[in-house]
Order: sequence, then C-alpha cells, then structure tokens
Amino acid sequence: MMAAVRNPFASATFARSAPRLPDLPPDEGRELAFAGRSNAGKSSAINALTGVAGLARTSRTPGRTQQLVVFDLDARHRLIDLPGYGYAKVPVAMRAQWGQELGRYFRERQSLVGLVLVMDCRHPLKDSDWLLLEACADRGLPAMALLTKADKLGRNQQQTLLREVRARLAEGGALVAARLFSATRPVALEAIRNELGAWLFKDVAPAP
Ligand SMILES: Nc1nc2c(ncn2[C@@H]2O[C@H](COP(=O)(O)OP(=O)(O)O)[C@@H](O)[C@H]2O)c(=O)[nH]1
Ligand SMILES: [Mg+2]
Repeated sequence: MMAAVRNPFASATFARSAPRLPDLPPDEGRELAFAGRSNAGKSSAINALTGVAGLARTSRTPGRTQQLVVFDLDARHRLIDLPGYGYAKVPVAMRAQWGQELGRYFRERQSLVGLVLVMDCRHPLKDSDWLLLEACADRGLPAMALLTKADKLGRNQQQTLLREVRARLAEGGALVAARLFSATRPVALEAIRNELGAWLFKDVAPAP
C-alpha cells in the first residue's frame, strides 16, 4: 500500500503582519516568498497550496493593505505573502516606497530560499514581474511562475500559454519553472507542493 502523501504546507498558521521589513521575524531559518500583481490570485494560491481554507485573505477588489504577511509552518520554516504590486489606486509615493522595500527584501533577506511568482495566466510576465525574477536571478535563487486562474482557459489555450511563457522565460535567461495553476480547480497540486516543499525543506535546484 502506498503511504499517504503529506502536504508539506499543511501546518501553516498565521504568524504576523509586517508593515515594514524590520517587523519581519528574525532573518533565520528558511522562507518561501509569494509575490505577484494585485488580484493575480496570490492569497488564493496560498490557501490552495496549504489546504487551509481562509488562511490568506482573498478579495474581489484589490486591497490597499501593503503588508508582508507571515505564515509559519514550524519554528524554522515560513511562507511570506508579499504585498501585491501594480495596483493603480495605491498612491504613487507609497508604490515607490514599496518598490524599494521589496527590492531590499530580495537583496538582503538571507532566509529567503525561493520565489513563487503568481501571475494571472491571462496577463503573464509584466515589467514588475521581470524585476522580481531578475532580483532572484541576481542571487541565484530559484523561482516558480505559477500561472493561475488556468480554469479561465480551455485546455489548448493553457498548453499554448505554458509554451509561450516558458519560451519567454528561457529567452530572458531566467532559472524559472513555470506551472499552470488554479485555486478553484486544482491541477497538479501535489506535484507543485512537493516541488516547492523541496526548495523550502531541502536544498535542491528547481527543474526547468
Ligand atoms: N477563477 C479563478 N479565480 C481565482 C483564482 N485565484 C484567485 N481567483 C479570484 O481572483 C480574485 C483575487 O484573488 P486573490 O487571491 O485575493 O488575489 P491576490 O490579490 O493576488 O491575493 C478573487 O476574486 C479570487 O476568488 C483561480 O485560480 N481561478
Ligand atoms: Mg492577497
């Protein structure tokens, strides 16, 4: 009999909201960051991956709360929900400040082991997404592009999109795995969990 497959993220609990970088937990242990444009489906992806309904707050209207949200898996492993970017209604000064904070987070955070870049599959790889991928590449950190809301596309469209995104990533020289994802109709959820779990709990390079 096959052993039941354990979800490496099932133990996630809300730990804290951090308005600024100094409010994060001490830079020890290992953490995986989730980033993406506002409304891309970041919170929904965290809920689907952890299997903890309502863990990360989802919303129909892009929020203005620009905070880092920390979810603990155990004393040494965390998920970080980074503030969404690209939301026009956030005041320009605030956006600029957050851009700098995010940049600093990616440059300096030692416990960061990888990025999950959540993108609405209908609007992939915008400029701000590339900035984050470049920040990861600069440090040799692995990233996974989650092309979410895949349920909005037909099967053929999904495969075409995946091929296009992979080609663009390869062209950009990025060390990035691209996966289709849907929070409402989970596809390959277990494989994605295991892949990300390996980054967080082991020290392995991502598959292309
Ligand atoms: N159809 C569909 N809707 C989704 C999916 N993921 C998120 N959404 C919806 O997209 C909106 C924004 O999602 P949310 O997770 O709050 O995005 P965030 O701002 O990136 O955290 C919400 O109305 C979600 O219900 C998905 O995979 N499929
Ligand atoms: Mg969110």
